[in-house]
Amino acid sequence: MAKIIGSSLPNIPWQDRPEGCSDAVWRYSMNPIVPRNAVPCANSIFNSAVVPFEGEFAGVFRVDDKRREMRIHSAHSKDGIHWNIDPEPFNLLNPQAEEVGGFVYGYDPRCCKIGDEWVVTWCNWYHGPTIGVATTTDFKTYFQKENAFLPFNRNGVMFPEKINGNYAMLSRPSDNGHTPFGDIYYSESPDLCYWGKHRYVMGTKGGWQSTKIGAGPIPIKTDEGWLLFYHGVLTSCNGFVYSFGACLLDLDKPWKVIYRTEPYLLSPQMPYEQIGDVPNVAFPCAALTDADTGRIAIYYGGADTVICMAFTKVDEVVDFIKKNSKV
Ligand code: BMA
Repeated sequence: MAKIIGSSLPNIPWQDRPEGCSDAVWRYSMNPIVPRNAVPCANSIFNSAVVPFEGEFAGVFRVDDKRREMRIHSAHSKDGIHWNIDPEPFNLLNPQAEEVGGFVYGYDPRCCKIGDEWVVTWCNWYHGPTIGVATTTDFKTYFQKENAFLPFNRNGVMFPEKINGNYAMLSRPSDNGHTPFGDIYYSESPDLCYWGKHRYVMGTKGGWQSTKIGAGPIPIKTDEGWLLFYHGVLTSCNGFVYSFGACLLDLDKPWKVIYRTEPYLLSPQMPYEQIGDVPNVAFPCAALTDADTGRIAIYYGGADTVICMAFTKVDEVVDFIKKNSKV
């Protein structure tokens, strides 16, 4: 019976597994929770990150605006389901802005509490996509740091605590376009500025994860290892299909994969995952957890258009990963 090592969150948004469903991960019946037009400027709102904040919830949301520019907006919620999204993009302060060419685009944010602050990472333009990093304590002002890596890179996902005394991040080196490859790597930093000690974590496998993979929500600490949900991409005759599965990584050496799902946990099968600006995408970027009960609420983008939720329990999902593993 796997257990979450972490804080309790009695007000975690939650819905029990529907009757007759035997899947390890099940969808929220009221999906999508955020429609594409929740703020006036938005073309679409998806692939977004949420965290517990001051007894309620806060988030950094991907908003593609009606110019089709990719921006990140702050958001707040009382219950984790109904969200007030700031109509303006987030206030990103960057002392190096002139030197690094200013803000061009930002997308697919992740948000990780470490100590008393939150570290936001996102896919940031610097002569191509790479990993932007900023810290915030109030979800109003964000202090940008140096980009973590050289281009090209995406899906930068922090660990929620230091590992071997260093900050740690997963990432997925890529190319400048719709990358037809991609493995997950691990890196460490003493100061959130200089990154090194790069390690290979895992690469593509068959079927749903055969083209590329990328880390999803912040890894969840359990007594059986880091529980990482990750997306996997299959190339069909009609284009990419984004599903997600999960793996368990060694607690002390997270580049070591202990178990990994051979089947997916969730693939785009509902209309809000199959129909939108990019069809057939289920792209997880965040998870809330309640250590007391093992409940996990996953936030994922549907069809690059809307935000959706799915649920699981740590003991059940870890059991599924172990029983259906191929490392
Ligand atoms: C990836 C990213 C994601 C997106 C996905 C499917 O490369 O751009 O934001 O959800 O493609 O279009």
